[in-house]
Amino acid sequence: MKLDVYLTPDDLSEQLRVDAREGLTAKPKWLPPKWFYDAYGSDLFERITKLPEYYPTRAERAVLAAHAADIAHETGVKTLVELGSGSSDKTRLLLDAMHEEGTLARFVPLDVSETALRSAAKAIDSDYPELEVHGIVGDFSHDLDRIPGGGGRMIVFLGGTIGNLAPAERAAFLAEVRDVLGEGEWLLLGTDLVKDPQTLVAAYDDADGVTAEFNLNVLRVLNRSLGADFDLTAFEHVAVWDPRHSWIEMRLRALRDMTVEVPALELEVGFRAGEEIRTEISAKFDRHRVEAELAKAGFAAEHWWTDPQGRFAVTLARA
Ligand code: AVJ
Repeated sequence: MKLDVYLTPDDLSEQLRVDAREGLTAKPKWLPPKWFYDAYGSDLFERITKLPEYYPTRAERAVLAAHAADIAHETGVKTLVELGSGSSDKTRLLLDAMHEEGTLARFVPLDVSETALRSAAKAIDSDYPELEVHGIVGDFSHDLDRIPGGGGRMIVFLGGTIGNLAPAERAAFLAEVRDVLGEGEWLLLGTDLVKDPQTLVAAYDDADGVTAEFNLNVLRVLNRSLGADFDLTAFEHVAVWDPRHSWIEMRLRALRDMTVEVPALELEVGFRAGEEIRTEISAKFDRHRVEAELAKAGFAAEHWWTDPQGRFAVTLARA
């Protein structure tokens, strides 16, 4: 297994400093969702994917189970590039189908976490001995150009994570993905779909409070990495559906006036009671929007598949 590292722990801590300074001094305050995923946050997300209220993972897996063979057969790809560590069983559904098809030679997972990549790549290396595994430690918004070339590639971006990007960022990202790909190569894109607000909000505000803990965890990351003194009991989890933007918004609301010290940034951050930090958007799509955004980036949407209840979609698009 080959591993290229384009993102070191020092790079990550510098990015966190920059993001924290920008977001905590902005009006309104915000933080990028990438900082949720320290070891504890990643465990919490794994737990979220199994919650009864959080349907996206199950729904997407149902689509892939039903259509992985079609995808493998129609595309005949030689290289599967996954934006994300490839640790999920959804990846296995694709690898198995492409292995069955007999065309797949190489798997290229790209993720910010070297540890997640190493453990996933090792497992895949041993389960698919003849498959070349080439991990890339990088950020999908900066390091797409590090993806190895050669035709017959498919970039896979699952989970609905593209919904974390606001429209302008999504347009730029999809254009970059298109730039990396050659004529006739493929993008497989998972997108969560618009549905009744109660179902959407419940998926981001589960009864057991796992999502609340996941959301609060970003303050733990700031405390640990920047020496901040956020009092987690002084914030509450908020998940709201924003119909205008067609996205779920997660926020942390201050329960009282307070001042938080962030010594690593030599910053004092004031909060008024009720003030909120926006910690994530998760955009929800319909077929028209997905196909329009793909077309704008230079892709032709060839297939639109959803789970039986039509909750989540996987689109196969051709560059
Ligand atoms: C991993 C970004 C797809 O937006 O649904 C889950 C993250 N946030 N619960 C999502 C998440 C709250 C998830 N993605």
